[in-house]
Amino acid sequence: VDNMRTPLLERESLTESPLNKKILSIMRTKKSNLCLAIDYTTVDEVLQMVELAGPFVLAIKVHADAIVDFSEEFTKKLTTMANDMDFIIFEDRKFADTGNTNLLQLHGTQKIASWADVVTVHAVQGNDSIAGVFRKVIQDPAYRLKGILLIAQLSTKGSLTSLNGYTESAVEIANDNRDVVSGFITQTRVSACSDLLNWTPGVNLDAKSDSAGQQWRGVDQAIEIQQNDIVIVGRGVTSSSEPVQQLKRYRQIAWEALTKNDTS
Ligand code: 6AU
Repeated sequence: VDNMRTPLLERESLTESPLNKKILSIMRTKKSNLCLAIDYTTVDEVLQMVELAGPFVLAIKVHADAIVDFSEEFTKKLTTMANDMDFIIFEDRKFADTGNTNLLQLHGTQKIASWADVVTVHAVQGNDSIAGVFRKVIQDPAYRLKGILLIAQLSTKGSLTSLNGYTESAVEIANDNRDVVSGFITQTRVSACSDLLNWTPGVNLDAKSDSAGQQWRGVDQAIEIQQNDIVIVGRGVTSSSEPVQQLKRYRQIAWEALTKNDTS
C-alpha cells in the first residue's frame, strides 16, 4: 500500500488553516491521533470521562442533543477543560439542511458555534447550502467554530454514501472550499491532499458490529490499509470497565500505525 500521507511536521507547516495547524500540533505534542466519542446522556458522565480522557486524546466528540441536561454551564466547563488539557472540541451535529436552516441550528438552543471547534456536515444538501453559511461563522472571531468535517462515507451497513459518485462529489465540495472544510469523515482516505484530514469512525479492537447498523474494524485496517489520519473511538473505550487502560491502548496502537513511516 502506498503511503498517501505527507509527514506530520510538513503538513503542519504547509497548512493555511489555523484549525488544522492546531490539530496537527496537538497530535505531535501529545502523540495522539485518537478522538474519543463520548456518547453518554448526562453532563456529569460526559465531564467525568473528559477528565479521564483529556491527557490521551486529540479531540473529544459529543452529541450535544443526546445529553439530557445539556446547559451553557456544561459548555463552559468543556471549553475550559479543552483549553487546559489541549484538545479539540468536536460536536457531531451532522448538519444536513438548507443553508438558512443550518445557520439557525448552529445558533439555536445549543449555541454550537460558540463552543465547538469543529462540526460534522453532510454533503447531501450540496455546496450552496454549506459553504457560505459556515464560512460566515468561521470567519467571525466572536465564535469558536473554526472548520467543518464533510461526511464522505458512513460506517453503517448499507449506507447510501457508497452510491456511485457520492463520495467524489463530497470531495469536490471540500476542494472548492478549503478555507471552510478541514477534512472528512470517511472509511477509506478520500483525498491525498495533505491539508484535508481524514477522520474515521467505526473502530473497535474487540467487536465487529452492534445490533443497530454500526460496523467496526481494527486500527491497522483504518490507519495503515485505509490510510486515515485520525481514529474516532466510542464504545471501545466508553463501554469498558477500564476506560483509562483502553484509552492508552487505542492511543498507542493508533499513533504507532500513523507514524510508522513518518520520520518528521
Ligand atoms: O465506536 P462507536 O460506534 O461507539 O462510536 C462511533 C461514533 C458515534 C457515531 O455517531 C460516529 O462515531 N460516527 C460518525 C461520525 C463521527 O460522524 C460517522 C459514521 O459514519 N459512523 C459513526 O459511528 O458517535
